[in-house]
Amino acid sequence: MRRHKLALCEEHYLEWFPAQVERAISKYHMFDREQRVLVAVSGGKDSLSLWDVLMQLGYQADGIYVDLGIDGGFGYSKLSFAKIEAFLAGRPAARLHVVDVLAEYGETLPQAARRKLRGRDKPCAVCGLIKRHEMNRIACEHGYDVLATGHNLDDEAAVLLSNVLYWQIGYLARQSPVLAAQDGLARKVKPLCRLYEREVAAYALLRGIDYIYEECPYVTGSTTLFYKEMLNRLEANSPGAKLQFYVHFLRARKEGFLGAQAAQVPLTPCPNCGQPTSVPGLCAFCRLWQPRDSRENDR
Ligand code: Q46
Ligand code: ZN
Repeated sequence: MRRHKLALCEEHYLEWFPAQVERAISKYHMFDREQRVLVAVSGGKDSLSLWDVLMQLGYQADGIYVDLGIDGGFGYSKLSFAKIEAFLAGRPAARLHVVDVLAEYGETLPQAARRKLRGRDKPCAVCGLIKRHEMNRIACEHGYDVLATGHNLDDEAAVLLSNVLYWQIGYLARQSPVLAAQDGLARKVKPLCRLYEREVAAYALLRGIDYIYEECPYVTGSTTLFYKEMLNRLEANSPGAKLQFYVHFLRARKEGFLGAQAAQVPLTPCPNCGQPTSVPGLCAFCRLWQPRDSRENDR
């Protein structure tokens, strides 16, 4: 690990990594051992490693998987779920919630996105909307104290770069390792936010976690990937650059450089699902599934 000028053997790496996660949890006051954590799992290395490490550290951590019905010619969603099932096979105490989007709402993500976007765009915005809504729904319905995601430092630095390039002040205000709970919105945390992607991959490898290597078929050409490549080049030249970029942003944010922009947007409950929304009337998730007739009337 060039940024720490540190090289560890397997035994010590498997001590170092959980200690780093524990440090982030306590530094940002994410949760404690009395609280119930819901981990968003995708079958990838980050989310499975996070779930594994939280259980190792003695936290009450359950999982949630949202089956979006993505195929991509190789059964991406099915393969992802198979990895999660393999993970669970060795951990009988772990509990998983599964939301099958097709069974619940009558369409897979690609079908809903095609209808909504008329093939003009990739389904990622609709995907984010569905995942956010369903994870929050399960967290609230089952009384979890916090929803944890496996975003690592590379993810956070890439999002930060994108937000800074376009000075997206509203997004910058919400980019934090912890988002406090609001009425109807679960508390959200990112315990891996200070760990590099390759550090998480090393942990998964050493712990024997079999995860999905294939990327989602819709990820190709994403700007986030491009920003990650740029940051990797920067990191290769000056080790630690990614971490400094992110950590110094958090410090500046805490010191108030975003000013009043950091204030929360007023939210009202959606009349259909009850989840908070910033627009009057139905939330974006409920509008997505509205019957065709009422969609026509809306125009
Ligand atoms: S948003 Fe887009 Fe990802 Fe959803 S459709 Fe695939 S690439 S999985 S994080
Ligand atoms: Zn709604």
